[in-house]
Amino acid sequence: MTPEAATEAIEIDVHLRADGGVTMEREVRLGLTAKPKELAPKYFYDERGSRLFEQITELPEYYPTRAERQILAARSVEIVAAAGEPGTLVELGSGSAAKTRHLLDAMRDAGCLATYVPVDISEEITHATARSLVEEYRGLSVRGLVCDFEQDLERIPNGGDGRLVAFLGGTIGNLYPEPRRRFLTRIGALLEPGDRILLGTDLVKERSRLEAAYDDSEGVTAEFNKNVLLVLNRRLGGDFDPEMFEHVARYDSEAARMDIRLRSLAKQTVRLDGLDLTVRFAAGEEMRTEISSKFTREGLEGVYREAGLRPDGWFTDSAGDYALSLASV
Ligand code: AVJ
Repeated sequence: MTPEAATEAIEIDVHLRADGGVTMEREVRLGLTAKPKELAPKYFYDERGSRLFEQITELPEYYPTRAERQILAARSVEIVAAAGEPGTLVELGSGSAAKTRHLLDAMRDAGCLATYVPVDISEEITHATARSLVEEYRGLSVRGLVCDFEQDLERIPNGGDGRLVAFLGGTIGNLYPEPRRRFLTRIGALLEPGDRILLGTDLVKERSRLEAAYDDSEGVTAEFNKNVLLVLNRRLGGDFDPEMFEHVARYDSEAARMDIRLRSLAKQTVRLDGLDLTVRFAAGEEMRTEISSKFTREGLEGVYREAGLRPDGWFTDSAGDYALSLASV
């Protein structure tokens, strides 16, 4: 394709709100003054945090990324058939679209591939991904959306040629049940009859494997967890000393989720100038930084139904560790 034709095949809308970090300030203040203290996992992902997460995905103990890739590599043809051979693939949190190529390949081979809609918070990555994909897939049109998809879901375009809305990586596991139900309900509201959502979810398994996956022997996950403190230091003028906290990763079998926290190693006071806030930690006090929910097939089917969606496809890796599921309205 000539560069001119490639440019025409790409259209990317940017809807980033410049709120000057007011949302973060409000959320962090609420979290640090709550009992117990809590921070939202989205703050892990500055440049260093994203790099650390990439490293996590390559750890021997952290199986979800490999399991999801295995399913996509082995089952994309079936997934695309079960999804009714959609013309449009929408991907929430597309990033570099590394795993997405399996789905795009299957759509191309089925002869249905027309449009890819990457939805991501990073404008740079979305442009780069769009450029590579129009080179790799002849005739593909990319209609990207740069936004926080939790806020701007309703901007996702509809080509009327059948859509598969993929939300991969297991990120849905970060949501508590009520926000998760609201999120899935909003996705359902976007879908037309015949459209599908494709959701990646980690599955319930033995405590030992789950806890190892979130507390690896090299300590990468511990670094990733403590990185949120450095993000607060930089963005909110904090003076957290990450060495004064330890990483805690416990499986809560009752709630079926990993419960990830930072535990204060001593009685200490932390100052956040940007919030004009002083925060006291008792020795041993724990602050939650993330939940990562684990599902059973029955449990997830219930989650879909509560959001008004109908489960209609289930694909796991050979070990049964992870699932990609389809649902429709
Ligand atoms: C990116 C949210 C799917 O929950 O497994 C990995 C994040 N946290 N190790 C997960 C994570 C600690 C990950 N998700």
